[in-house]
Amino acid sequence: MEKSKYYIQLEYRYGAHNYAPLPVVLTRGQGVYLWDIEGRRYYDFLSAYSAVNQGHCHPKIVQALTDQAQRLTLTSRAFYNDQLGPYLEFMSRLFGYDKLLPMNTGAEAVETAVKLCRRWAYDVKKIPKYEAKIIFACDNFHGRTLTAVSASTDPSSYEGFGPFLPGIVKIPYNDIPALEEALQDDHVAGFVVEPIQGEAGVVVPDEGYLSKAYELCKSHRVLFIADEIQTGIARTGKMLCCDYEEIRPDILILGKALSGGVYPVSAVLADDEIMLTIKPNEHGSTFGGNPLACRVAVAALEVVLEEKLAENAYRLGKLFRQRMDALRQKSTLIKAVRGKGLLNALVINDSPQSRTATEICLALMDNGLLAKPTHGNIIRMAPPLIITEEQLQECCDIIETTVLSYEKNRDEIQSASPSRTNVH
Ligand code: IF1
Repeated sequence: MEKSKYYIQLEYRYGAHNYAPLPVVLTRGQGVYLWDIEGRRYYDFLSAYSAVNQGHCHPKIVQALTDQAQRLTLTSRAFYNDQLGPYLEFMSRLFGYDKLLPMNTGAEAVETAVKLCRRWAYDVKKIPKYEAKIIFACDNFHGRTLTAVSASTDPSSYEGFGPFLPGIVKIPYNDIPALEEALQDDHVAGFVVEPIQGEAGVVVPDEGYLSKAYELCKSHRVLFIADEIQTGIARTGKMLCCDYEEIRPDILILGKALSGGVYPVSAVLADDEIMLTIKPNEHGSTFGGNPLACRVAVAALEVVLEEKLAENAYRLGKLFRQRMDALRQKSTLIKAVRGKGLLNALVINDSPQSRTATEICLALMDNGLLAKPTHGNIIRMAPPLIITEEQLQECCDIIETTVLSYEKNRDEIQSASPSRTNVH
């Protein structure tokens, strides 16, 4: 504990205070497990916000990284390298797009998609110059850049960071009439949407929402832009979450698990009509498309395919929600269980201002499982997709025991001192 305190204080002393982590200091990861510096083992139920779908330190991905690291890591795009072309071809075939634009982080890829959409609006759709608008859904999360922050409706993301980017229209999520109305404006060029809203608390839209939204966009000649940074790469039980409704976004944004979490790799995919509107020197990145990233991304996707991670996430996701639904019957602490594949959330039966979800996460940590609350009363549950049925059952046991004993303790404290009642 003393040692953990040292590292926690070091971060606090010398790092910006833009995070408030759980008090656990990790030093090693393998597969579904993480170890702290005191040697305690945990199940990882965050997977670095779904970047580690393939599991920690996957041997095939680490091999690709170390092999390439000893050969060539970065040339910049001023020259060609022998990894980028093969990666682009692999991705283009796998996801069915003419072309890919490589970036590094998710936020940069969102930024790139917005730039592409605007350029397409002027060059192809012929919207009067600088009057293009892009629709976003309320409660979205697209990263921390000023574009993403300008599109956000969450004060903790945007407050104090204005002035904001113009040309953004915000409509409620999962609301087709609102989209239909917003599309009446013929200066609209694109609609950016997460197939499931992760940060909002794993909000799954109604069945048919995405395909209806896609059709509406088509009929108004508006680009349907899917942010699959969190939902993509098998997390929700299909390679892409959009696959559930058999739609192919005009612009597809990927990140996180594209590298299995070993290196920042993101990508924007589109067909020529859109992608070729940006010409040489009009957009780029020093690190985007570097040979190390390309080699790692190919290995990371091969793992997803070879180990059938989408199928595993689909099957085990059903099992997880069944177990959690059964727990919900037994415990008043759990208000709802929702999600798709292995992207799930438990909604805690308490206000977002309460500390209940945080306290449950701390108790889960003590019992060997790491998860993080979001929006106060929601606990995201997203293990690496390589998890086995046996391991998942064990995790469900941990969650069940923890929730039930937390509830029991709380009830005992409350009946012992009714004046301390601070729930409901
Ligand atoms: C943080 C949540 C997850 C994303 C979608 C773009 C990005 C993200 C759909 C930007 C990033 C992260 C970043 C992380 C917290 C986080 C998150 F808690 F906010 F909701 F994953 F669940 N589009 N999501 O989810 O990608 O630039 O970070 O690579 O601490 O900000 P990035």
